[in-house]
Amino acid sequence: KSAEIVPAVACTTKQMRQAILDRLHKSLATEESKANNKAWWNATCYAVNELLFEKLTDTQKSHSGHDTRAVNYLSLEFLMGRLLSNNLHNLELFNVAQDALKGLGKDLYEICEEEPDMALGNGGLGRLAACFIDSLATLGYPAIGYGIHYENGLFAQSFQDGRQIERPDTWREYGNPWEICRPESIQHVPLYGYVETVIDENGISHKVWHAGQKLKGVPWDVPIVGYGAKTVNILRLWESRADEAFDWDVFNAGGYVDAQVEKSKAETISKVLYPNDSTDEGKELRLIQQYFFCACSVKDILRRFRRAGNKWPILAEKVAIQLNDTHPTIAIPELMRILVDEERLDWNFAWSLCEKIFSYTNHTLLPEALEKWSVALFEKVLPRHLEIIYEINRRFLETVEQKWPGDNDIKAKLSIVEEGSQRMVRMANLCVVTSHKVNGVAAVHSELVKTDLFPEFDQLYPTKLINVTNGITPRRWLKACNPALAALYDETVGKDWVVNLDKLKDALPKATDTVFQKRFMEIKRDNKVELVNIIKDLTGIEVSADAIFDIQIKRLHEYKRQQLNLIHILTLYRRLLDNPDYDMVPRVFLFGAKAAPGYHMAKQIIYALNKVAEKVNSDKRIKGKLKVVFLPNYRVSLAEKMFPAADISEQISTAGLEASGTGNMKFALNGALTVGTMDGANIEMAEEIGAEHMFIFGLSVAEVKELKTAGYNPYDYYYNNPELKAVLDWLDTDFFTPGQPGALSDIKRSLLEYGDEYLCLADYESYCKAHDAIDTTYRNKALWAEKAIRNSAAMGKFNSDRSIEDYVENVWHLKKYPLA
Ligand code: 26V
Repeated sequence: KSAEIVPAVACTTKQMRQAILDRLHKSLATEESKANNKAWWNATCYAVNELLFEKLTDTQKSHSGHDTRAVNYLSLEFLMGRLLSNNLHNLELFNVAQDALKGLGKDLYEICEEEPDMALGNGGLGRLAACFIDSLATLGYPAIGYGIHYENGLFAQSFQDGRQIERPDTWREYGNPWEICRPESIQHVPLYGYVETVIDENGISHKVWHAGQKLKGVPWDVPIVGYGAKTVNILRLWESRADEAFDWDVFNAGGYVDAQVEKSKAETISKVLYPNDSTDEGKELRLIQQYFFCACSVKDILRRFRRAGNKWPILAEKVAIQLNDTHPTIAIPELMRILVDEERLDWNFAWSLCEKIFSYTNHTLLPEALEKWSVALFEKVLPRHLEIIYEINRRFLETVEQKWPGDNDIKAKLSIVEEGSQRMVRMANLCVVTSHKVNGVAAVHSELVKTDLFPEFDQLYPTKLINVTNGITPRRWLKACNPALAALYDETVGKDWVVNLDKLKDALPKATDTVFQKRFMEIKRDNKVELVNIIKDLTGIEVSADAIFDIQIKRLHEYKRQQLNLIHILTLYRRLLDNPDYDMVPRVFLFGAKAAPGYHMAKQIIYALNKVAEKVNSDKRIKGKLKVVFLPNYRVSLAEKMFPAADISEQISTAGLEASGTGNMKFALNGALTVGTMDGANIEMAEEIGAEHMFIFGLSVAEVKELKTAGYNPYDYYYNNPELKAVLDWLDTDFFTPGQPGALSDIKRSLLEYGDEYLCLADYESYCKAHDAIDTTYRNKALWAEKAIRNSAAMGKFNSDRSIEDYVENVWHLKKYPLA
């Protein structure tokens, strides 16, 4: 209870209550009798800010006083979700706020529901950035997250006749209490124009970029409080505006400028978050978006460096820049441009600084995901950067020549510029050439980065390519989202697990203790009941908490194989229709996923799942043994309610394609058992948990390669497995889409005629067997409970604090500066 907690920030229930009331009256100009929950939420956020801001100022003072080295985490995505509950937990004031609001007749959980998600990310990559800045602050490291202040987050999803509908996500339409606008730190960003060679007074030539247009970058700061509030860092998000100071005549010599049109064009740059998993058409805008936020961030980093009175030779001692995927790569030539053109540093010296400053994280091996920008586009938008890239490449190819004299094939392969009818700049190559460290995000992925993606780079730079396995913050993903389980752990292993997740191992001896098992599974059951109510509210569908809750939540992509889950569901449905007495533990299959708006097959899979759900859920013949629910608008705040209620976690990507996965970790931590392939972080999870406590199935990475080399033919599986053939043929009928035969045939076609790129049919039989094993195991309550506990208690390694310590040790080399 609140009495025994010593909060990180001194605040009694009475003080909190008064602070909330004060904000209601003095900031929101309303009163208790008129205030709705939104107003109470705002007032509570403001009250929390009063405590946060003080710590923020203290942290900033301490960091500048110590002239600290900091990491600058550049990411186009920060999938923050909601902040109130998380901030209260990290301040250790959750119970205080809960009691204070109770005294005011309000329920904190209900108030938290008022907060729109900060959905400034697509999926794993963006959520990882959010977990990392939580860990950096918790561990007391000086760090700034840099990103874009999107007007609209990832779209709001709904379904119409089973099809995905996208609407703008207007998360800050009515303001956001967590952010502070900082006009004093505005930056100006040039674009377009031409490059001039100028000879200076000493007769030395240098380049001057005359921009054709300028944007203004306005920073919005979101305080990031670490657990225990010993550090409050910031997430700085840039918003684009028209730059009034800019002389439009340069661009529109003689022409008429409609200032409003220019203004709205400028504001478009930070308007929307692009889906990261579709090859997008709006290329020019996306490149400008990337450059805009990198230019603002690099200038901001240098401004802080200069303000501290530092000189260039120690730049790399004070500044580390982490590139979250290739999206911020343009920061490299931008820093070179400033150092060489504006600061007039020697190229070699500037380059040696860049090599020490930059490091890059690779998040995918999918070839279509590796960013390339056409040289022509570069020439138009960033003419000087293209010249700099050429010069970096010229020097790099000399190194390649030294290592492999005369080998033009290798040069063509490694070159930053890809030759061909459309010459392209390969952003990943630029990252690898520049960075002192390049990391993959799970052991197997990092190995594949070395052996398959960048083998020559690995030979050229033998210590550059490393692994840092991903992690998740236990604050949000256990303490805040699963309070009952968190309390059970507090009692069993002590409260330290929140910052030292390895402590959960101390609960392992209890895995076979019937009393502990009972408590663990009661918590799971309560969480399932809560989810049952949410499902009913969101969809009207009734499901039973006694069924196995089998959940797949992640972006919709063919490599993640939601379609494999679909054909297994059809298999069970068929078995039930063939034999109404078919003996199975009732199962609820739950899905949550957004499909990139332009990704046809992903949208077809959503449609198919919704159509199958309609049929299955209303079929009286199967006696409620099977339910399928696709929850709309999957997002962080919905995820927080699904992970704690899961029995089964679906992690079923084709081996070698899911770089890491992080949902897998969240499920296990909350006591779900994984059905999964030996892919990404699943492999390391199996090492920690014991593979015998998971349902591992399917081809391994090596077997996938063998099969593809030998020549994969999905028809072999189709004709050899009557059950598989029957369910695929079912998709061609109008059973699920009455009156519209063939409405689901695309899925069958992709799995047969189009070659089943992701080997669903090859893994089908083994997947079905894994599910049969799930059914058998679930019937043994004690065995299931034991495994659930083992899964949860073994997640210590997957704490994002550990990931951050790995980065600090191997890449960033930072020191901690927690407040006293
Ligand atoms: C991008 C693209 C672009 C072209 C079409 C196909 C495609 C598919 C996926 C992507 C996403 C690339 C970046 C990404 O989000 N990677 C995810 O990063 C997570 C954090 O490291 C990791 O856990 C996921 O396994 C990985 O997919």
